[in-house]
Amino acid sequence: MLNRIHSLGGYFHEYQKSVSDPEGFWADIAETFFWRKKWDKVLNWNFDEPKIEWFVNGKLNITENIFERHLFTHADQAAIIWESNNPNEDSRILTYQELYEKVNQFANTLKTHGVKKGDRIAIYLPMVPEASIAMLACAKIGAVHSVVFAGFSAQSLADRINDAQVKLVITADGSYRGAKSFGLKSIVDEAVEKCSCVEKIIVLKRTGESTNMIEKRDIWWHDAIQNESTVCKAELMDSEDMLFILYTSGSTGKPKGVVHTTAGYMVYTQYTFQNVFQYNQGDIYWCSADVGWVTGHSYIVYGPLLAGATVVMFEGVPTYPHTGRFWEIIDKHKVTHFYTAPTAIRALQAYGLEPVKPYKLDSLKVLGTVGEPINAEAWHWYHTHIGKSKCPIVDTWWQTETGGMMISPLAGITPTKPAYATLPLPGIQPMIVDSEGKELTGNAVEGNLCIKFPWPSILRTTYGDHERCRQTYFSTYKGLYFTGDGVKRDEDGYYRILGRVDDVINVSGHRLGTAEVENAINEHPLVNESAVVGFPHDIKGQGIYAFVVLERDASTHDPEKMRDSVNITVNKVIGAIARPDKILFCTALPKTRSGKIMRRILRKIAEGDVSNLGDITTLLNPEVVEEIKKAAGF
Ligand code: 7RM
Repeated sequence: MLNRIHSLGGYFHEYQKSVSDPEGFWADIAETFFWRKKWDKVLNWNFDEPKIEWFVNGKLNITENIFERHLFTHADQAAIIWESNNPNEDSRILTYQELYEKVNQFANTLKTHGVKKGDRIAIYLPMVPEASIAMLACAKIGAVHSVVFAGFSAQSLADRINDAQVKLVITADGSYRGAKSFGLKSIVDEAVEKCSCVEKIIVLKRTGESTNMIEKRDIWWHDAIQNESTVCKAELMDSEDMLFILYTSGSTGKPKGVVHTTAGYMVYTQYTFQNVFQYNQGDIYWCSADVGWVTGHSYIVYGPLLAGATVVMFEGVPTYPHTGRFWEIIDKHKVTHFYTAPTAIRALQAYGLEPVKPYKLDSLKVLGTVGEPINAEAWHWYHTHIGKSKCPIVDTWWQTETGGMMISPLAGITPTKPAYATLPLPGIQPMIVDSEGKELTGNAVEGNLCIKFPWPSILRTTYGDHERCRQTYFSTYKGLYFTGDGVKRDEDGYYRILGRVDDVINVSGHRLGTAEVENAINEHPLVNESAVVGFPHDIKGQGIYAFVVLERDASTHDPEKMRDSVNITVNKVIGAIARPDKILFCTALPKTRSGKIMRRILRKIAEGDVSNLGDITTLLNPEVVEEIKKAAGF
């Protein structure tokens, strides 16, 4: 296979080349793609504005690189094997030819409903093949998709729709998750009440629940595609034309719309998919993420389909109808490559080995993890009981902003070490700095993780607010992209990601800003103010700890009822993923004399480490620290 590294020596050789001649390195890889017009220049960049352009003036369409490029060789090969939430419902298999035709048909449908190149489309769907079809149909006609995880609330959805001025929303009547089903269209209806930009809503029938359709605005997917042709001409896109927007949480304010463009993202996701997973024709690859997150974009949809892989897509949850469901699916579809989050491993590990025993798991060749640091214990359990000690584990570190995997072993090639993401992929130049921005050279150092040179799928901007992009990622350390993560490098030059150093928490692999959760809690009419911090959680990695000050007249309310009511508010404002694990009511928050909340102290209390809270005498209100400690049980 083209562009494939086969040995550790090969990796070091390619890495060297990617650093000494990045443009030559990426040009060689890009040559193997299908271009309508080749680029004039490989790279233009500066990290000050920032401005980054890859494959300048190249013309292409990413979907032609998924379909036309491969149809000669594997039109009849399965592209997507879909597994329903309900184990008794038949799996669906879509070959590359079938997927191609469905994408074309839906692309034509979008055009019929007025979608043009550059228009933004929101996708709010469960994990069904139509999610991939909708994304690829957008890409085919040059529309920009903004996929919103279908667990987000109406308000979160409305914020994202308005920020990107979305013209059309694609959703389903409802969604199944385990034993429950819930309405999606009703959430979209509530959201678009606040969004005057939305003209049309296309609704996929999934659960069959009764759904209110508004004439002229709402159309059923199955009706809309009826008379559409399965032939569609791909829009000619510039390398730097926007491919998608994906909202992600940061340390301040509202989520940002991370923007990825066409050519660089295409080249990088395919290259990293092939090399990290060492995928071979005939292998069956399953990534258990949701398409609502970047992992779904890059490693359920674009990376594997560009590589011509067969992808398993699963609608349900790991514990329904039983806690062996993941392992059952692996045996059923003879999965060779399995990519999941540490939180899922820890959750399933907690059920013991009984649910694993009935399954052979002998098709597995490679295991992967992503989303958060994996603790050594979970790593060993995954390695021993799922991989039967014969499957390499690729612990892949990357971010929504990086578009693709950045630091990761190559399966079966890079010697692994539990809890280490190991070595940077070719093209990635990490740099560790101290808090002043001074580079920490040599091995065996610990500090903040930056990247000093662009790679093809680095974010280009944050939608509608370039200054915010500059501020967030390119201003902390001059001339560097700052990841927001702490990192340790060991004697062998291996990288271990330590977690966020900013006010972002990682709950079950989902990124949340503490400010975002606080804003949601503060929407409660009886809440005066709040402070949110993360704390270590056995299954979720981090849990959410909220310190809440109620309005004066609310202090007589029953605390249990108040907790429920605060939870409902958070559910409404963001969604269930942001619900605090612990809520502690207090009369005030510890503050500095200038009025800043002392999170350091709250973090220590949340972690249960109250022996040394540091100097609190300079606080405006040192007495509340005692009160909070007592309320927290110390
Ligand atoms: C892909 C994704 C990004 C943040 C990132 C890290 C953390 C991700 C790992 C990891 C340790 C890993 N995108 N993170 N992967 N930490 N080891 N292998 O998760 O934008 O949602 O989150 O996730 O803190 O900055 S994301």
